[in-house]
Amino acid sequence: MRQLYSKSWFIGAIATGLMSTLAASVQAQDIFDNRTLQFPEDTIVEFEFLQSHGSYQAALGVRNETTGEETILFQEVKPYDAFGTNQTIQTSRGQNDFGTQSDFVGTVAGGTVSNQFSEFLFEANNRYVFFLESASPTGQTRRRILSTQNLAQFNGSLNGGSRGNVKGTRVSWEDGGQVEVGNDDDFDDFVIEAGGYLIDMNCPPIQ
Ligand SMILES: [Ca+2]
Ligand SMILES: [Ca+2]
Ligand SMILES: [Ca+2]
Repeated sequence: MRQLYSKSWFIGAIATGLMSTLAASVQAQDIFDNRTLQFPEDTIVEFEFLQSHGSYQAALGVRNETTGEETILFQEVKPYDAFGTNQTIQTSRGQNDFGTQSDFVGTVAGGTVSNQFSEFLFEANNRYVFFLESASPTGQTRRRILSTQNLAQFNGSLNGGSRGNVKGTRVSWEDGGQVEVGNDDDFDDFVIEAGGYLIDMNCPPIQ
């Protein structure tokens, strides 16, 4: 038994159109939120990195609380796009800068994160949490935030398709801020999306 929450509208639309009755019968947990996650069957979720807005170098991953195993989904390979350049960084404390170039933006195009997509297999009946690790450019200060703390905001559902500019579930993180600045509640420090379309992989092959 296995299912997939895909980022792909194309695959999702075909699966939803042809197999909606079958898909409904194996509906799993289709919500990510601040609780520990658990699926009743093996479930692959596709993730997309959107943007980060934090001066620290961050990594986002999944921790299997049942086995202790940790897997990184997205890793910043430098702290932010303009790191090492002389560019002036615009910042506005406490403002959500998602979608802008302000506040230490990190993107795939700018070379901060190398992979735009990632996928992860949640094994049936194992418990999971997401974590965000961030380190200051010198490596001296390190932080670790869990999705079970109220420092990750969840918007949408894994099979919710596209609503406005959100596809699937958007997860927006507050990383706790620099030591000297602190938590600024801008929730733009690391932003990803998960799923979008449910594909039931238990369907019989199309005739
Ligand atoms: Ca920020
Ligand atoms: Ca960063
Ligand atoms: Ca912040």
